[in-house]
Amino acid sequence: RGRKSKPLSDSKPAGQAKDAVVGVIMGSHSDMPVLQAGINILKTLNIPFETHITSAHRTPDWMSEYIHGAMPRGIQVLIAAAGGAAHLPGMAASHTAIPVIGVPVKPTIGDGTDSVLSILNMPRGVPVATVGVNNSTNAALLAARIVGLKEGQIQKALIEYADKSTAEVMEREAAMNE
Ligand code: RP5
Repeated sequence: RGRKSKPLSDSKPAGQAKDAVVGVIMGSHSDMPVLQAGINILKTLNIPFETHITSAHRTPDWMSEYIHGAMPRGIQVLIAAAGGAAHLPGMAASHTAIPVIGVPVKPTIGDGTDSVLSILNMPRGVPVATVGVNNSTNAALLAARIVGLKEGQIQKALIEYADKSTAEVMEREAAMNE
């Protein structure tokens, strides 16, 4: 049930690096716009990543197959986005020993509290690191910090990114008081 099939023309992969160390997974293609900011960060920091739609509800067998295969293939961290009954990050964490960062996606109904609680309120023993609603930027930066522990170049890029954002704020501060 729900085996991976040929991609639709409107679901062109955002990144499928052969040497991917970060797996970006989502419950639906409709989550992709929320993930774009985080994907841009991964690209900026030169972190090889791959993207997949692995729905916990619509494609449970494919989700399980992908997550079980991720660590043996060299994926070090999973970023998992889902909205509403957001089970994907928790299911991912139950199928692997690598860190899972959950991105709660704001659903069409409500403010996203259901997504946050679905991802945050995990039973003891199955941890998921949870970022704010739609905050794929922080998910990518947290993934970079984890991967950067072993990869000096990534840690360096991350420090440069932080320095740049500090400089931007200080520039705005200076301009405000000119
Ligand atoms: C979740 O249901 C997805 O992660 C998405 O955020 C939400 C709605 O999915 P669609 O109905 O737009 O496919 O599984």
